Amino acid sequence: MCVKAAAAADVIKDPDRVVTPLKRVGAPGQFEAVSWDEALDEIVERLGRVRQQYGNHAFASFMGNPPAFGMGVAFFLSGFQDAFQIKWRYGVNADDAAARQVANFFLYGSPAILLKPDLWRTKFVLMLGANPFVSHGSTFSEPKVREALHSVVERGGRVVVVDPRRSETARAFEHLPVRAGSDTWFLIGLIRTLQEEDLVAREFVRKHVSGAERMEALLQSFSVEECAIRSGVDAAVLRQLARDFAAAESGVVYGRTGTCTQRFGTLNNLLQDFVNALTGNIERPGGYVFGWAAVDLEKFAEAGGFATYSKQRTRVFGHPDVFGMLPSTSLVPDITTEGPGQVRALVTVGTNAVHSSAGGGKAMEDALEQLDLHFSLDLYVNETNKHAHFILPVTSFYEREDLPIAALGLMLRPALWWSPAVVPPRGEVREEWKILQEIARRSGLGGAYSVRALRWLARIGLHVTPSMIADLLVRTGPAGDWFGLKRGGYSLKKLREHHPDGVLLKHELPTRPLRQRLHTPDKRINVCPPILEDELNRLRGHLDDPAFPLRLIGMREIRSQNSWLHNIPRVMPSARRHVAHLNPIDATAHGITADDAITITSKSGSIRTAVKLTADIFPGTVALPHGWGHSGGWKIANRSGGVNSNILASGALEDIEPIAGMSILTGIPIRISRAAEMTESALLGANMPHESATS
Ligand SMILES: Nc1nc2c(c(=O)[nH]1)N[C@H]1C(S)=C(S)[C@@H](COP(=O)(O)OP(=O)(O)OC[C@H]3O[C@@H](n4cnc5c(=O)[nH]c(N)nc54)[C@H](O)[C@@H]3O)O[C@H]1N2
Ligand SMILES: Nc1nc2c(c(=O)[nH]1)N[C@H]1C(S)=C(S)[C@@H](COP(=O)(O)OP(=O)(O)OC[C@H]3O[C@@H](n4cnc5c(=O)[nH]c(N)nc54)[C@H](O)[C@@H]3O)O[C@H]1N2
Ligand SMILES: [Mo]
Repeated sequence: MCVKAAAAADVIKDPDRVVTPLKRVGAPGQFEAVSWDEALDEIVERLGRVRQQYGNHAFASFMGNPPAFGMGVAFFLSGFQDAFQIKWRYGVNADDAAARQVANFFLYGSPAILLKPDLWRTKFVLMLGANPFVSHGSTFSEPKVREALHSVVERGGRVVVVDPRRSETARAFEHLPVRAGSDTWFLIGLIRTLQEEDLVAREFVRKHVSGAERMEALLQSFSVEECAIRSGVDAAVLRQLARDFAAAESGVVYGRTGTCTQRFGTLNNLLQDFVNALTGNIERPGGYVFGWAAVDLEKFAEAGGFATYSKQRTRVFGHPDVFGMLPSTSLVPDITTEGPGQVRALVTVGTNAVHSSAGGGKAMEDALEQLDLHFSLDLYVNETNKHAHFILPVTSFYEREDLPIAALGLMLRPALWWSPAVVPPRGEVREEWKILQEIARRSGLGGAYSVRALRWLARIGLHVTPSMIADLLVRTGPAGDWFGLKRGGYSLKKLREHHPDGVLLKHELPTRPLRQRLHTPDKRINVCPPILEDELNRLRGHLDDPAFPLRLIGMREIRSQNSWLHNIPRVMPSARRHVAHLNPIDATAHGITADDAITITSKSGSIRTAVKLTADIFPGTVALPHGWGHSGGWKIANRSGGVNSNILASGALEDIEPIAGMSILTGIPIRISRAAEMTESALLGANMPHESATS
């Protein structure tokens, strides 16, 4: 069992959890408990005033990561947004997967298509910017992810992990260090080798790929030697890797947050899949496959209207929405820049954007303070919603029933299960969908539904609930009972009564003829989207700033979940220290020893932290976990010290990836120095209270 799942049980009883509605009564973080009626009445009244005075577009929403995994928000937030005609729908997608989804839109015709690495059958995994031994996967889901990866080697295959840090996954397999933020060059080097040495699967490309010749022509001017220098990977190693990958019976290039959150995140994702496509590894066993799920998420996203790219652009920066979400980096300018559509009221649902986003930190805190109304649905007072006017407490995962809608579509071994609420809700917490529903109702909109007929029905007390929608999706899905038409099919009732532990539906992912999978007009994989040429030119034109010679990367920890779960003793050892990982070579060059604190400076800010010297990190790179440096309503988290690493991530327009609006969270140009004062008290004064100061 994952240590975080066990820790999550402790969230229920956490004394610092918010269990009654809170109303802000003073400085940020100063709240008093109020009744639901008082909170909701005042929210509705103030929201009404904002909308009346400035128009519907003055009310925006912001969704974080955890709620995306519960069906309540997945089914009801868009209804809420539609009922209130919310135009600005921000989220953390562009801090995570938006680059992947935009690449999918270009390559396969829809951002809702998400391919999975067929780990249980493949003979070669080339992994970049992912660390599944810690993260446990991400855009694919496999409870036994370690076993799945080990099985590749047991079959005589290879797992090569491209990472500036010798990560937990890299340690278990072949590690290929790369210069942070340079995967674009590395990938071009691979593709150039495939082309130069005629290693391309010609037959597959002829049948299933469009734009290959033009793409090849665009890449022609890049030499493998140049790619080697820029990526820090030896040219001979690069070439041999391309040969080996092409020669493998099957193989898959899989990249994740480490390649998405770079300066060329969308381009990286395109290039990764060019390698997959040029070697004939799309939708074949052991390759990069479309998969199968009991609930067809592609159809669900399309029907729900969030299989979108660039349907909306943000007001000030002009960045696109992806999968129905606008980039988090636009929130600050959209609040602080006057003019039509200026954001004046905001609902945040399960996010800690001040710590998660580039351009978060102080700039976002100041912007949030300018809002006429901000209410938040969350389990805690965090560093973001401590600036809200109201916090509305929600149920945790064990206090609500759920169909794990987001995970179903990602499974390498498709399963289906229904999880009931296992404990009654604590205090006065409520389910998110009911809160959204009630705000819409009290605002005279009927309910949080996109469809007008449902809002009308809600007015007379007839409500569609999340479990009704879930049941419908299951029953009409590929494993459904079709209301009795399909024998052996499933419904929620059947799952509840006969399969309380869930059912494993398939042992492996079925493949289908590729043409049936693609949503592109010509039913081919498009490897030459219109943005390719511009992005390659941008890559060529991008120069490193000599003032910032090193590069910062992040580091997920097994006992942490982004910026939270830091208040749970089970995963929060009191001896935890927040440290930057630094190669001894760089330390020596800067006169830094293991006992020193260092200052890390980027274009956007400066932080001070303790260090750990380790040869596991590629010289020139510094790794620092994100999501720390707490000052919310969680006492253990606040005491744990550390610093918000995203102060170093710039939210300036020129530092946001333009195609998907991605925050650049890795490969950030930095410089380091020994901190001027390294006494314990100086450290305490900076950002590291109590025991987490220098060793
Ligand atoms: N324990 C734990 N598990 C989690 C989470 C958590 O916070 N804690 N978060 C969950 C979430 S929200 C997500 S999205 C997933 C993410 O899942 P993953 O992407 O698999 O997880 P990360 O650990 O972020 O892996 C990123 C890897 O990229 C490397 N990297 C950084 N910069 C570069 C670069 O420039 N090039 C290359 N090639 N590699 C680079 C890092 O060293 C790291 O090993 O994890 C999920 N699982
Ligand atoms: N430097 C750097 N920055 C990163 C990343 C990185 O790798 N490096 N990773 C990025 C990624 S992949 C992600 S996904 C984002 C995450 O960004 P966010 O979603 O903004 O951050 P979280 O830390 O997940 O904050 C989640 C909040 O949700 C609350 N919460 C938990 N469960 C629930 C629930 O069921 N309902 C509601 N309403 N609230 C709940 C928690 O109490 C917490 O306050 O961070 C991004 N930021
Ligand atoms: Mo994420």
